[in-house]
Amino acid sequence: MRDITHISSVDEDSSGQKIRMAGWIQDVRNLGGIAFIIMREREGVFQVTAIKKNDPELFEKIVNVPRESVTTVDGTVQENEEVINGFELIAESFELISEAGTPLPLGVIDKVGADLDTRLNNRFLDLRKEKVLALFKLRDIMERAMRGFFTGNGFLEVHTPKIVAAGAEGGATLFPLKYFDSEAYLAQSPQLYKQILMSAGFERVYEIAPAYRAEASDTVRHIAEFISVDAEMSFIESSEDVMDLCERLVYHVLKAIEEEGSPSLELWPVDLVLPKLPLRRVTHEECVGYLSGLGKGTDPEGGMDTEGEKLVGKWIQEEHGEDFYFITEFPTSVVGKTFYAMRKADDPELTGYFDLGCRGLEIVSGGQREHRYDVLTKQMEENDLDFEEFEFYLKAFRYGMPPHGGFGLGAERLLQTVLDIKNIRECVLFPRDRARLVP
Ligand code: AMO
Repeated sequence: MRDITHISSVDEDSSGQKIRMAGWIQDVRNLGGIAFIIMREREGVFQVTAIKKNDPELFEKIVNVPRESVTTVDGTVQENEEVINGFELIAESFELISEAGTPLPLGVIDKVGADLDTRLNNRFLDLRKEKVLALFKLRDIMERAMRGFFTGNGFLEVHTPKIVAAGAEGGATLFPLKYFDSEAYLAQSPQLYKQILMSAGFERVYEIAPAYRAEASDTVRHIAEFISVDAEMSFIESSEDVMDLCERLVYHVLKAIEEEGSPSLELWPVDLVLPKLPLRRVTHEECVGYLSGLGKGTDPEGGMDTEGEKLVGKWIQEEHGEDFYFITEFPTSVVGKTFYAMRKADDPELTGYFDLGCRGLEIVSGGQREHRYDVLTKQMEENDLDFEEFEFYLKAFRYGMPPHGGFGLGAERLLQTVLDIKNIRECVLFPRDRARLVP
């Protein structure tokens, strides 16, 4: 490794010391006799100062390096309160390691924002922006907090196959794939496998992994590849146990972002209000009743459409000043394709299924599963599912399956809502959608 000093290692004791720093030349301000060069590295930006009379040749060279080129600079640290980080590096020599072409296809510090498509087409440059990097640092905090939460609650991290023979969330959004001599699919969810693991006695599992959906429509909340945060646990009494776990997870993540998010959060100034637990529970029936009163937001199956979900989020915010809430007791007719959902013993028209919403965006869905073989197969029959295709799953229910439940949380959706981002694609390094397969 080259001996390189990062910003955080420079302090009062560094003053007068000779060090080498490395990074991308972000901007050059040439005042004639002195030039201020703003360089960027993974911890942020720092200033290199070149003084013409010290070394006219070096001065000429460094001020003419194209922006975004990679260089190392050797120099002496000088304290300067006026400068970002409180120090500048007085350049003594530098090496141009990789010269950037001109013009840049996307400006890294331009004040005028490029449209999202141009940004995503040139993502390697877009990701050089401080604010964009900050988002991925916050995402890292979020995912680490999730792992910490699950481990702390006795969950085992697992990895289930992403090349599968059967879908769990309905055929319409399956991506088919040629698999040697047969047809396979990309997994829409680890659903069937996390349930099989309950029969194996793992009792509490979680997975943070990609899930794939061939979504028909192009929206700001759907992508074809997202990170699904899945949990499943056994010996629950009802969906309430699952909601309890889910809200504690979300709270834990928000707290971690609040506590560890600085300085990235300074670039994402959001109103992070920790919700009070337990979160508000509103039944699906109450939501549909409210929307019917407005005369909009419902769909012909008795569910809510996207506008309805947004209106419910607004309603809860206006009535109670709360961002997060559960929509509970989804009707059997609405969960429909979710053949594995347990129906209420006293009212088979209802399930214990829930969604966790935040300001009108669905972040999580989950609930108690049907673990009784005869009831499960009956529900599969109603959904016209091919038993043979699901035999690998059904088998696990014939030899001892505890009551269980769990949820799936969209990682990008949670980040999107916490940072108040309009388009979910911003939360993914290299997003996939109907129109985008590269970069
Ligand atoms: P569901 O299909 O509701 O449930 O998905 C769970 C969560 O995943 C996120 N999500 C998406 N995020 C971005 N783009 C998409 N195309 C997309 N599709 C889904 C959402 C959603 O709430 N097996 C069940 C979960 C369970 O019951 O355990 C399932 O997959 O945030």
